[in-house]
Amino acid sequence: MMPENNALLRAASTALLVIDVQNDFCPGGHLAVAAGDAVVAPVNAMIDIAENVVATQDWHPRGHSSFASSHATASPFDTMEMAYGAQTLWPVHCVQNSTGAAFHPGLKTEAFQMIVRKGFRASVDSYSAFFENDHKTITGLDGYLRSRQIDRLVLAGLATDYCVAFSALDAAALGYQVSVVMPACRAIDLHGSLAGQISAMQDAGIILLDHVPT
Ligand code: VGL
Ligand code: ZN
Repeated sequence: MMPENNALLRAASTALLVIDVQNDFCPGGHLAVAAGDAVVAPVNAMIDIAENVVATQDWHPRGHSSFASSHATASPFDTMEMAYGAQTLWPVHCVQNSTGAAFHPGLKTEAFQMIVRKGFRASVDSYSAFFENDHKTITGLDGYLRSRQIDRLVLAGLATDYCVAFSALDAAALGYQVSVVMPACRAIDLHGSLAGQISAMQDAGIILLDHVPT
């Protein structure tokens, strides 16, 4: 049976998956998401009651192929064809060991049981917590969750239409029951990406919660 909503985060078979709540995605950061820091309070409230908490951390080497500055003549937010398909180019962000790559200082990181770093290979970006953008290379998170018998995921963080949505869609395809806590997410919203990803998540059977589970 599905746990009641108020038991969702307390269940041993559920993990809260905190996506990329890092300084560079917050106001003042290199790829700031509007009001990105507004997710910290609701994420912390969920951390307080969650049995299992896993986080992702965008973690790029200098000169990463997803940075516009790594390519002659490219500008941030352009699209470039890579070996694995179309890739949006971004401002330099979340460089390994930089302040921008650190978690937001207000986040209750002590509760993180596992931190999945992604985007550390120079030639391939990774939005999803499960697969890199080639849709083939795994991060290992699926194996970790399966071996802990976790089959239900509650996602929150940054950005709704990129790393949160890609993670949620991969999780649903892998067979997890997935909820996304919309008030604990903020979007980049490039060329209608937010509306597109909301429909894609709904079509995949992902539950989009309009409240923070308590
Ligand atoms: C993200 C763009 C580039 C995200 C990460 O966390 O949504 N977006 N890298
Ligand atoms: Zn990135």
